[in-house]
Amino acid sequence: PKPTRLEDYQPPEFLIDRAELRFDLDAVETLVSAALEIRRNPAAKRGDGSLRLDGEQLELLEIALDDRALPPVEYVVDERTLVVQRVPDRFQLRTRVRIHPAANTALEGLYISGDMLCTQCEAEGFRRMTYFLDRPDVMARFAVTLVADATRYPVLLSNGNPIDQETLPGGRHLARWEDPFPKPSYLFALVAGDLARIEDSFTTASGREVALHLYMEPRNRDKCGHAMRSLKAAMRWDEEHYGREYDLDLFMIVAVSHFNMGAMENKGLNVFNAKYVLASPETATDQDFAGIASVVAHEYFHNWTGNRITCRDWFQLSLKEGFTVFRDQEFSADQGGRDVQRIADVRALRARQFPEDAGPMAHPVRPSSYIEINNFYTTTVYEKGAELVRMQARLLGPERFRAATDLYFQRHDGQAVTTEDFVRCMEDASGLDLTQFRRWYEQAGTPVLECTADWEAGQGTYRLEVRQHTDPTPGQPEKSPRHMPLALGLIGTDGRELPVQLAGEPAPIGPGTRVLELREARQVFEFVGLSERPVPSLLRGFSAPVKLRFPYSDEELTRLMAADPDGVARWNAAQQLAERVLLAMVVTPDTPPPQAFIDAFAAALGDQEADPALLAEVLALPSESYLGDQMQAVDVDGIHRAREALMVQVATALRADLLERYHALHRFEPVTDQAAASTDREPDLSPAAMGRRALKNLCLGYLMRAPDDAVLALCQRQYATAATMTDRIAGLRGLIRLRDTDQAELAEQALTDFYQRWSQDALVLDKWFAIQAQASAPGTLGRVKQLLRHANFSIGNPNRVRSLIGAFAAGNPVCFHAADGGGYRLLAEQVARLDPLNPQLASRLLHPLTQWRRHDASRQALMRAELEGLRARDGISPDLFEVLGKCLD
Ligand code: B3K
Ligand code: ZN
Repeated sequence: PKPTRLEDYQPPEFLIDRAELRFDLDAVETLVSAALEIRRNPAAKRGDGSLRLDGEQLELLEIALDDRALPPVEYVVDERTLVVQRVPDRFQLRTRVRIHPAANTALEGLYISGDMLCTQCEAEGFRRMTYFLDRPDVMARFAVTLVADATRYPVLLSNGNPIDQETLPGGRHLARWEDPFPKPSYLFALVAGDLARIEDSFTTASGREVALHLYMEPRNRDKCGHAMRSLKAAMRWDEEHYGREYDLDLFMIVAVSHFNMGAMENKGLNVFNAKYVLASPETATDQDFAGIASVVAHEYFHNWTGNRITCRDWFQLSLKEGFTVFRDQEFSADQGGRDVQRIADVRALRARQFPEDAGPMAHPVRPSSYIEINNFYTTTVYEKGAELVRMQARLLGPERFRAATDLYFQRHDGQAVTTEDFVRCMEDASGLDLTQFRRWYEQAGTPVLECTADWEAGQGTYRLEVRQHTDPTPGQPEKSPRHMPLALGLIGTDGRELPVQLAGEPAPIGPGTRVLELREARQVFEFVGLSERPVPSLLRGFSAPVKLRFPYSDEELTRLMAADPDGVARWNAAQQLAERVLLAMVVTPDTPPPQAFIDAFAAALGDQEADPALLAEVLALPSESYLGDQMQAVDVDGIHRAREALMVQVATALRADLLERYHALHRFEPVTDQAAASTDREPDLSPAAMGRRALKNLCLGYLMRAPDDAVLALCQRQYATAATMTDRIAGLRGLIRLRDTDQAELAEQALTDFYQRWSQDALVLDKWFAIQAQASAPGTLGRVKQLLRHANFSIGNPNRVRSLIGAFAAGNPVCFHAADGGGYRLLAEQVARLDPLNPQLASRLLHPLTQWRRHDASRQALMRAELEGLRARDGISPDLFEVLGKCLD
């Protein structure tokens, strides 16, 4: 397979103004007829006069140009294209092809999910349904006719507006849809099935009524309320914050059980992984509820950032994804709590994007070459892309940023554009010069800010020196300094904020956060008028996606952890302190944690003023993989041992405090009578209640590290009487720690109970698989192998694959990295098995192995051997080929 390069971009030679499609739907064999109105693109260079359409796995049955059937000498078909020789400047092309949805295991194009038929076109799935110019800068008006068996597929959906329905002879029926908005083919969708529907409506700011339809398998109809409420909240939010109204009279969401990713923003017809739609307090955790709100909002926001304004080519993917992630993060911050949302975003960025940026798969937010575009739906394009928008928003300030997005929507509506067009709007609306800022889109790698400070007591002057550098990444040995906002505050001994006044400036109105701008490799800031040596609170709100180093003393970190008014900085101080303690314990096992750490922990645990949700973040230890990222070579076992040991020590030292806080928080929960399975009250799903449960279950997690009979009983009781899945799964997570101990039967009982309760609910069963795959108990690898043979395991269902294989490989470092290589072998075998079926998923699952260079020599050899083994296989997919090439060469 050959790479596609950004520098080779050429505008399309032909445009398609209108596409009339007819699908004669059937799971085994579907016929697709297309009538395309095509014309030469006046803005493009004239080629050899022939038309090249994309098409894969299509069986061409008929082809006609302006109603003249084409003889075989006038066109050429191969595996990937249909070339029609010498076409006029404007013409109609009609084709008819045969496709096989039931045989489509890649879940790209038209495929079956359970009993329904559905599509996934982004990025290049449309070409698996008909011959087309399958690229985002070709935008056509679509008119679609769907014909299917009326009993099996009573519901027939496509983009835009329903035009017409007819009953046909032979038990079939037909539906016509028209989308008035021109769109690229990747936004096309159709769904056919026996689906239930819940309805609501939304009145836009300008007073238009929009019908909202949510479709699902009938047994799930009572689990869609939260998704619907989230949708309406997102619609209002987009009007209020960006002035964006919805533009059709109907907005539809369909929940499907077989889906490669989270969801898809097809125009007017979003198709969702059921995981991001279905929820009830008994079946979904608080995290699931938050995930649903954010994905529903994300896909809805794409209607403007993605659909109305789309990408010129796939290198521009972050234009829509980075901006839309930024928008959904801000939405979630407004719904649930700003600090906690930001902390979750930063945690995710550090857990996934920083390692990507530091490894063989590193690429810029706007990549310059790819073999398989599906490999570039990455955390760099998405989450780092969102950070780039966030930094621009911060540099502009709220008013100018709003003016800039207004300009963007006005200037580019209906167009397929680039990240450059986006940045230009930021500049044009603000007058700022973002020339240097553009490097963020082009340079891969995470910048490191090395900060030092000195204090001149006599003058009350505090000098902060900031140096930035970025390590080389594949293909980019040299990096230039970047332009970024650095938000900071200064904290005094009593924990209060001090004024932040730069030399030569008038005294500020009051203390608080200041945003400084970095541009140079080295910069010095001089703060004056200070009565004492401050502790700098740096990178508040995580104002730039960088690694910041400052030589804090433990005492200074403790002060920030207790008092920083910026929640993100407070959390970050706690993380740094814990990281320090833990890394010391890795080097010297059996060192007790410093008393100062236990005291700081106890103080935070007892803080009755702070938001419990924030405390739950502050008191959670850094993850094993994050700790690994901080080491030269990851000491998988040492880290696991140290982290567990510290949790035991905290649990032992602070048993009473943990229990007290646990009980105080648990009192809020409704109680379920186990026998009657009835609850005295409805569970509370407010952000405050979710925060209380988070802190409570954090306490339980610590307590279960050193469980005596009382703690065990408490955990069992929580498991058995929980009114929410959040509490039940937290109980189960505690009990499963007993596996492979002499109290193992408590774990087994709970797991069996859980299975029996939920074996009919696929999404809950995914949790049952995942929680076992993530257990650090020594027998886990063997159990994962058994679970692969479990009647409820299915290699054809991506959610199930992720919940077992993905959860094990990406979420269980100590077992996955078992010294004998058994974990690596398991992953490689499953990737090999999956690749011919679903290459996109296979290539994603492989990722933990791509980080092989981070490990000790013996693990490196084992990991490499598995990767080489995969590469030596015949007929691996381009997806896998690209990832293997990058991490092995
Ligand atoms: N745009 C889709 C992702 C498509 C992935 C294709 N491999 C979902 C989203 O980002 O909203
Ligand atoms: Zn998206």
